[in-house]
Amino acid sequence: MKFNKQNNKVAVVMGSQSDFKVMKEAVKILKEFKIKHEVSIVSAHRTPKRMYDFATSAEDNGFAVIIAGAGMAAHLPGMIASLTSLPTVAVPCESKKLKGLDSLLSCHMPNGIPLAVMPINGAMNAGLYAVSIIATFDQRVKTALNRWKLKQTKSVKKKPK
Ligand code: RP5
Repeated sequence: MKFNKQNNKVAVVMGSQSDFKVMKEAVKILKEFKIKHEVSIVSAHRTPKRMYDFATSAEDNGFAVIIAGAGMAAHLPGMIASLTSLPTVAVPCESKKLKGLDSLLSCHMPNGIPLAVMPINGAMNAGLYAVSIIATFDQRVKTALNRWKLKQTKSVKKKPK
């Protein structure tokens, strides 16, 4: 474990190519805030060794936050959270048969394994959550996030059209 350098990258991982249509919203946010990030497919069930290697080396690889999206039996976010002490953010991806309820409930972790769980398909919020973690030690990102939130607030009209 390296303690001499502040990790500043965000990892965006997902269980399948089919999750990318959801997870690209997190990537979009990270790009907007000019945050270094890496995107990859890591499946808890189909590529368990890849998942283990990714999670156990994430800190040494310079990541500060991990965003993990998966659908159905969505064990990827929780398993990653169990393998690293980096803050891990879950995106339960919508499934065809159960509309993502299965994915959401699969992220319901037992005591001792903290996992920040976003709404079903909440990849945009996952991106913003990662940005807010980076903002705790990066003033540029903090300023940009505060500006982004102010812009959002100002965009809400008082009356509907
Ligand atoms: C999960 O199974 C993935 O995260 C995905 O949401 C779901 C379906 O995967 P594919 O069959 O589309 O690859 O592991």
